[in-house]
Amino acid sequence: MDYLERVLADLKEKDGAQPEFLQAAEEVLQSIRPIFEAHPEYEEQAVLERLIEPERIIQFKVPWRDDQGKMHVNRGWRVQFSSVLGPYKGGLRFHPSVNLGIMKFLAFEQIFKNALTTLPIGGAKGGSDFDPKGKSDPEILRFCQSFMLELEKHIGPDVDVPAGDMGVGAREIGYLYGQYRRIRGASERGVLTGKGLSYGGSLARKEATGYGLIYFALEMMKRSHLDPQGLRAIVSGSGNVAIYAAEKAMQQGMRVIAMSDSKGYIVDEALDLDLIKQIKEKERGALSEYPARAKHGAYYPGSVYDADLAAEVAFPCATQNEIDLSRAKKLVLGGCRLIAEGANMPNTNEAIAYYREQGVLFAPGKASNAGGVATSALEMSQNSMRLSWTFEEVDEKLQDIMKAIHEQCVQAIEQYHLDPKDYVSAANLAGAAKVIEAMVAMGDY
Ligand code: NDP
Ligand code: 2IT
Repeated sequence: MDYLERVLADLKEKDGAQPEFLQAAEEVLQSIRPIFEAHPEYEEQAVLERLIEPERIIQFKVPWRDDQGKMHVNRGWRVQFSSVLGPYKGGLRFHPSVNLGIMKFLAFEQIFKNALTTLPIGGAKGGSDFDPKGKSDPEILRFCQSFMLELEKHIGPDVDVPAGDMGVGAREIGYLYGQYRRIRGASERGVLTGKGLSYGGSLARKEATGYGLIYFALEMMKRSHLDPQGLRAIVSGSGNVAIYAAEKAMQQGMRVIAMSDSKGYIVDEALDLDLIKQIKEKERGALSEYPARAKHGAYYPGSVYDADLAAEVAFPCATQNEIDLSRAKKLVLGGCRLIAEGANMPNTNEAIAYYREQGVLFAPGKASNAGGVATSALEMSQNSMRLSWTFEEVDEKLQDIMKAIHEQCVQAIEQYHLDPKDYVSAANLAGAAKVIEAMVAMGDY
């Protein structure tokens, strides 16, 4: 057993009950082997062990009352994984599936993603097993206030800067910031990102993850001489990332033919994205309502990846492990040539290995969905400078950042003599090299 295998075996023993974290750690560690081969001294310095151990995990109780006055208790977490490159940075997820293993996988991915943005931010993630579905506004408000009553002790504009993720959008960020503001009695706008425009938010943050995903995919297409015009696209999810990925894909001439939510999916050759925004963003409803209201298209229960659809590109933008090997095979059978992740880890490692075997272009989320957190960092910059850039200015910076991330991947492919389509190893190597260099330079970090 070599150093890397030993560290992975140890991790399996310690964190065997956290399958998503093991999956993420395995994917990163397997692909950064060349760094350790070039630096045998890293074993002595326990660099891998330091990389996979969170600096701090905070778990707390979140008691809140529903509209009937009944008390509920949820669990809250903040995993402050790495502050090597800057203040901890990463979203908050409110979803009943949330547990410590999921928080750790997300925080771990965030370290390398944030490194790729080239902006000075460390990696973190937080959230709760609270289910926002079907809750009234006052219930959401009370939950957010209780959550922040504890989280406030651990964050700050130069310490840890949370943002949104699944189940946490502008409404929740507003309630969280309001509570932080009241407790601290100081403005400190840079403590959260994804804020509303009236109290320190950045234009284009809402669109940034989805738009950035498409900007990254366009760079991949350019490099592979694939014309986006007329390509049929599947976008899974219909939340923040999915909606703006679909919008930008359509603006760039792709034809989005299917979208989904947690209950089912719609297939429509004449997709009405405004109606999807109305149903999902404004009404917080279900996609099953779509065909009757659009008067075209069809709705099916289940996963969009179990359907036999013909599409050349897929943008998975819902949640982790949406696509396993059998679904990956279906995508390839349907003619899929490019898959770029908007969600975090929506493909299993087996699915990714299959794409590699089949020569399918594949972008891992830590590269292709980094536009969201990058624009969060731009929001932090604007807050520090006490000014606001225009939508066009932010969008232009976002495009430059996504191009730069793509370029870092291409450079890593050349530097490490990788398979020209191996964006997975490239992103892991480029991101990890930066974190490791800083970690070693700072001594016993
Ligand atoms: P949202 O909560 O806005 O949307 C999530 C979407 O996924 C909803 O349409 C939801 O359906 C659907 N969904 C949830 N669970 C499942 C499931 N088990 N199967 C199928 N669909 C499901 O979240 P975001 O758009 O913000 O996040 C989506 C993904 O993107 C996550 O992986 C997140 O970590 C990642 N991400 C988010 C960023 C951001 O800036 N927001 C940045 C980078 C990555 P329903 O409406 O029925 O609940
Ligand atoms: O997964 C992610 O990158 C996010 N949810 C965005 C994090 C952020 O701090 O904007």
